[in-house]
Amino acid sequence: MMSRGKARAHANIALIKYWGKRDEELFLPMSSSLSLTLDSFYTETEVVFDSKLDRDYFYLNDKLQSEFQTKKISKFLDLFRIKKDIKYNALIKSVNYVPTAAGLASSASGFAALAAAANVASGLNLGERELSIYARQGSGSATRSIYGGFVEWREGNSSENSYAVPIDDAKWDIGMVIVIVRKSKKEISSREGMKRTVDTSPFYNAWVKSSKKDLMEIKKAIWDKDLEKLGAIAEANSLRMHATMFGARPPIIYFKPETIQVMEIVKDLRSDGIPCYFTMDAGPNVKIICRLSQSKIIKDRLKERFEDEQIIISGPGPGISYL
Ligand code: 2P0
Repeated sequence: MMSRGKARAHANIALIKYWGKRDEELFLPMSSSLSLTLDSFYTETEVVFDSKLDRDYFYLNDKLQSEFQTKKISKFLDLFRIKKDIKYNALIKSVNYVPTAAGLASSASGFAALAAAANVASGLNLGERELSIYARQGSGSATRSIYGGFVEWREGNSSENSYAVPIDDAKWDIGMVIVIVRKSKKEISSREGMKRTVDTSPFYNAWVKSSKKDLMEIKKAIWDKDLEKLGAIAEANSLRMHATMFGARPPIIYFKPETIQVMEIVKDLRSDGIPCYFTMDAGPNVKIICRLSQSKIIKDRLKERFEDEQIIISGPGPGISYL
């Protein structure tokens, strides 16, 4: 007995950040978030449930993964196995498509592609909203990678109503320039970082409150196609998220000297009349929101300080596709 499914999912970058869980088992967030799905980064994953397998086997970029890595995948596939009463083990083959050696391993595209592949292999055949609920239980940010363009993850208050909703297809002049300042693995995982922030930062509640306001305002900016407003909100939201981390004990600082240098270059570009805005996640790399038509000018400016392969341009990307 054998059944298979294969899918592709693209990475996303949050403009209104997800940082903190109200339920760690179910991956329910403390606040809603909003992202842009990217064209240049994606994951393709195949899942085969096979009665002949003695355990789950997980290959990432053609390399068999450790028991520890496989366990996270197995636990996630159990959601599908339990639902459809599937008793078989699985062969999982996943490939991350990332330009150059960017080191942007993405749990968002990873779990979204895995959820979509398992959706077909299990015969569960969920629609996209249901699928975003499943993807969420692998990694929070994966909730948003089910859809393309601008996507909101509505926090909800139970597993059934915490899901993603497409906001705008982003088929206008918008893009991102991603600056890879360090390739090394981050020192503190997002999961650990957000827990420590929620538990110890006195700024945390203020962040949640201001993020709710940011979300309402950025949706309006998106619908108005107002890049200046959208960018200003996203930049401030990212800095406020990092401010909560500075307030944690022990503090969490993801910035490196080059992170600040990129922030300075972005501000200089703005004084030169080029609207562009930075946002940073749980790491030192910087993502710059801009008009796609001006991304080359921005890249050229960054090349005065960084190598060509450290700077990646991406347009908006699509939602999941079945292969
Ligand atoms: C985001 N990040 O909204 C935020 C901003 C990082 C900073 O989602 O624990 O890998 O698997 O739910 O999704 C990264 O956290 O964390 C993240 P889990 P995830 O994109």
